[in-house]
Amino acid sequence: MNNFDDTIIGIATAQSQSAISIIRVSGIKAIEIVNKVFKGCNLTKVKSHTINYGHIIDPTTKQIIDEVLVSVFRHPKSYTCEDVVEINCHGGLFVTNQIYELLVLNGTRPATPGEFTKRAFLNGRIDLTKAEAVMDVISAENKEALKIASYALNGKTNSFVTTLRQKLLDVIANIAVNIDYPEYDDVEELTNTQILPVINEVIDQLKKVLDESLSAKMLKNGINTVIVGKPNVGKSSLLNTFLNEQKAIVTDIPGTTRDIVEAQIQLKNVTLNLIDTAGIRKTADVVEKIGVEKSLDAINKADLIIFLLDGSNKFTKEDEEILSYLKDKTYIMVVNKADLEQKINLQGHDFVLISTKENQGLEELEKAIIEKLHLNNITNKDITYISNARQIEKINNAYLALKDALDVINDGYQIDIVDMYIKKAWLYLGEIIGEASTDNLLDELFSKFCLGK
Ligand SMILES: Nc1nc2c(ncn2[C@@H]2O[C@H](COP(=O)(O)OP(=O)(O)OP(=O)(O)O)[C@@H](O)[C@H]2O)c(=O)[nH]1
Ligand SMILES: [Mg+2]
Repeated sequence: MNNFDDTIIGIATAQSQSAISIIRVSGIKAIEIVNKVFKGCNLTKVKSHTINYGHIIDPTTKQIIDEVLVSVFRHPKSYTCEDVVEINCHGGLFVTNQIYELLVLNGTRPATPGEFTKRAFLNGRIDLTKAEAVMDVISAENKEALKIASYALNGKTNSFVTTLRQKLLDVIANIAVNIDYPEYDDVEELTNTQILPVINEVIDQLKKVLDESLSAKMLKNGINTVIVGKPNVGKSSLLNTFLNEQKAIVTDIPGTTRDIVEAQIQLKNVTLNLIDTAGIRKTADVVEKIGVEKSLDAINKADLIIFLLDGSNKFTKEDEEILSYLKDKTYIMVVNKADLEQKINLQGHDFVLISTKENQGLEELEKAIIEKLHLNNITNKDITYISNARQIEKINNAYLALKDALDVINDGYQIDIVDMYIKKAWLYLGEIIGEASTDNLLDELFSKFCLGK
C-alpha cells in the first residue's frame, strides 16, 4: 500500500441544493482532523464502519455549524484503503461549503477530480478497468451503458484480460527455455504445438471482443443515425415524433430543412444520436445546396442511415440516386405516410412501414435497427466485451501484435523475433488493467472523474 502523507477532502454529492450533502475525507489524519471539529463522541475511539451522530463545531468560535451523521471507515476496508470519514450534513450549498472550508483550515487538502478513486487504485484495491468502470457507472445514460459498466466493475474485464495474459506468459516462458537450452526442444515442434495454437486462440478471443465492443460502444454512446431522403417525405416529422416535440420545422413545402437538426433520442433499449438532414435533390438555391452537401457528408459519418421514402408517391429516379449513395453503408429503408393511399413499389427491398402522423410502426423500426446492427445478442445476453475506448485500443494493439507474430512465424523468422511480438501483446494487455501504466496515463485517466470521487 502507498502511504500518502496528506489527507484529502472532497464534496461527493452534486453542488446544488439538496436534502443531504456528503463530504468525504481520506488519509492518515482523516479521523483525527474530523474529530477536531466534531462534537458528539470521540471519533478516534469509535469502531470502523459506524455512523455517529453529533454536530460540526468551529473549534475557535465554538459555534455550531450543522447537525450531522459521520461515518467512519478504518483502513484498509474503505473506498480508498485509507481511513475514510464521510460527513452527512444538510444539503445547503452554504453549510456544506462552511464545513468543507473548516476541514481545509484544520489540515485537509482539496482533492483533485478522481483522486479518491486514484488512491483506491494506487493502494491496490481496484485495477484500472474497475476504476474506469466507476466513472462509466456515474456517466451511464441508459440501461445498457450501466450494464456494461457493472460488468467491468465486477472484475470480469480484469479476469478476461488476466487469463489471456497468462496464456501468453506460458508461451513466453516456453520460448525462454528454448532460447536458453536450444537442445531442450525442437523449435519447429515448439512452434506448432505450443505457440501457434495459443496465439490463434488468443487472436480469436480478442477479435470477438473487438467486434462486440463496436456494438457495445454504440449502445453506450448512442447510435449515430442519419435520416435521409427526398424533400417532403417526412424526415423532420420522424425526428419530431421520436422526440415527442416539435423541434424541427415541418411544412408541406419541399426543402424546408436546410441545416442539420440534431437530437438525442431514447428508444426502449437504445439511444439514437439522430440527425435530420436537408432533403436531397438537385437545387439551384445556394443555402439548400450547402444543406444537401451536409446531408451527404452526414451519410459518410453515420453508424446507421434511415432512408425515408414517401409511400404515397412512386419510387423515383431521385430515390434511386440516394440509394446509390448508400451502397456499402448500413441503412434501413423506411416508408412513411402509411396512412395515405400507397403508390410506392419496393419489390425486392426490405422496408419498414410507418406513419409519423398516426404514430404507427415506430416499434417495428426500433426492432429493425437492433437487428440491422446485430445488437440483439448484446441487449439480451450476458456481456463479454469491453466498452471503454482506451481499453479497446489496447485490445486492438495486442491483436495486431499477435497478427504480426503469426506473420513472422509464417515467414520463418527466428524464434526471438516471434517472442518480441508476443511480449508486445502481453504488455498491451497489461496496460488495460494498469500494469506497466505510466504516471501520465493515470493523471489523465483520473482527471476525468468528478470531484469527490
Ligand atoms: N399524411 C401524412 N403526412 C405526413 C406524414 N409525415 C409527414 N407528413 C407531412 O409531410 C410534409 C413534409 O414533412 P417534413 O417532415 O417537413 O418532411 P421533410 O422530409 O423533413 O422535408 P424537407 O425538410 O423539405 O426535406 C408535412 O406536410 C407533414 O405534415 C405522415 O405520416 N402522413
Ligand atoms: Mg425537414
